[in-house]
Amino acid sequence: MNMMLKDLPPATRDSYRALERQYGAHNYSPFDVVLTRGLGVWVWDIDGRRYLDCLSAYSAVNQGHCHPRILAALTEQASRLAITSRAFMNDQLPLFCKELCAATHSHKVLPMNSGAEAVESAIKVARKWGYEIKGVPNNRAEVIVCANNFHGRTLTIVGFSTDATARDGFGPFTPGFDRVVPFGDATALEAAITPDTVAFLVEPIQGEAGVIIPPAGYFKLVREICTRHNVILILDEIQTGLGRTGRLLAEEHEGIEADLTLIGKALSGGFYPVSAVLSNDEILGVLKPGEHGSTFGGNPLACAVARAAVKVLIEEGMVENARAMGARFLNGLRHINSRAVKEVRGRGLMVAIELHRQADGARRYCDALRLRGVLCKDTHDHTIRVSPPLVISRDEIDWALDQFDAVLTHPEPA
Ligand code: IF1
Repeated sequence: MNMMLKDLPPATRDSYRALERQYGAHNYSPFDVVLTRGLGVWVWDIDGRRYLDCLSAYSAVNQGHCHPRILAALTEQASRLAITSRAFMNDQLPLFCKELCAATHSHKVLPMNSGAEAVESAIKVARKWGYEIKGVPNNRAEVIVCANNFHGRTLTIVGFSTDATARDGFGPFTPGFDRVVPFGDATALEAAITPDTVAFLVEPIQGEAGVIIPPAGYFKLVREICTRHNVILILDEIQTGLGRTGRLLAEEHEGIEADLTLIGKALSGGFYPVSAVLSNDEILGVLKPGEHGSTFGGNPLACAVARAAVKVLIEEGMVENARAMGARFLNGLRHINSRAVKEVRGRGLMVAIELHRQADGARRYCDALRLRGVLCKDTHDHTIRVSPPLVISRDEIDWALDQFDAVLTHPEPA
């Protein structure tokens, strides 16, 4: 039905949908809900209905929606100084770098904005390190990636995606990413390394692929192989990092340390695009003044917000809560007796429910959950992603489990 704007009553779901369809690019297919407020694990739509947010803006609001302490830092800094460019120093960036290095046991930070920018920056740094330190011939650098990877939406990144939806129609692509290995297969990784390999870029857990957890010991082998072949291990923790898996960084589960670690999303508590490349002097030292940067990278507002976001994450025990509540959620979901469920996977509060093909797709279960006040997102047709803010309580977990039980055993027709 093509209602003209003048025919629509003000501020209804349909009027918002019509405006978005008329004036916005159609690069998403959102669920039928218009959100207007959020606090903690809860969000409210324009009709006053309350939902438990089990997507957390794809792990950008680990600290919960509109965390008061991060909001206070945002408003205080924004009222004083928002952005100055890196042509001048500011009183937030040095403290941001110091505090982030201390929290993550890193030695150097490159501040960026979006996650994809952090990924692109890491690739640039790895290539330059390859030419200047490893001695790879110029313009020959190779980066190995995994099948079913997701690292963002820029042309370089979608160029090495194995998802046709992400890459078809956007070529030609950046060269140097021809070697794609199965996630979890360390033997294949070693076989793919050549003298021109400068880095292996990989997620600790593949999020968009459906929360794919690698075999035990995989990353220990990866770490040893990368060290032995003098290949930079780049861990993309943009989704798994900052407490999502029950550790500050997911690499802690594996007992390893990456050479380059990428974080974003919850680095600002969902208030502002802030990302960072974490590393050491040798690798980030290849960047000389004027060789890399961005308008907003490391601006005072971004840094003030990120300092508060990391502070509350740690001080308010959110990482530990993710571990405890994640175990409760996983155990509860695994006890639901549903013919539709093929597997429940997860680590901390990064959880996925894979449905059997016969269940006719995850989207209708997400719609049924929405009607019961739980917001989730499907991925790759048959998997429901479940990632609530890390501040979720036992009672909220138990209430959510009741809704999942009802839907997974008796899904109302969507
Ligand atoms: C969308 C997916 C998640 C990421 C990892 C880098 C980035 C992302 C591991 C890039 C971003 C976002 C992108 C967003 C939806 C969401 C997503 F469904 F697309 F795949 F989380 F799984 N590395 N993921 O997950 O960070 O540039 O977006 O800040 O594109 O719709 P970004």
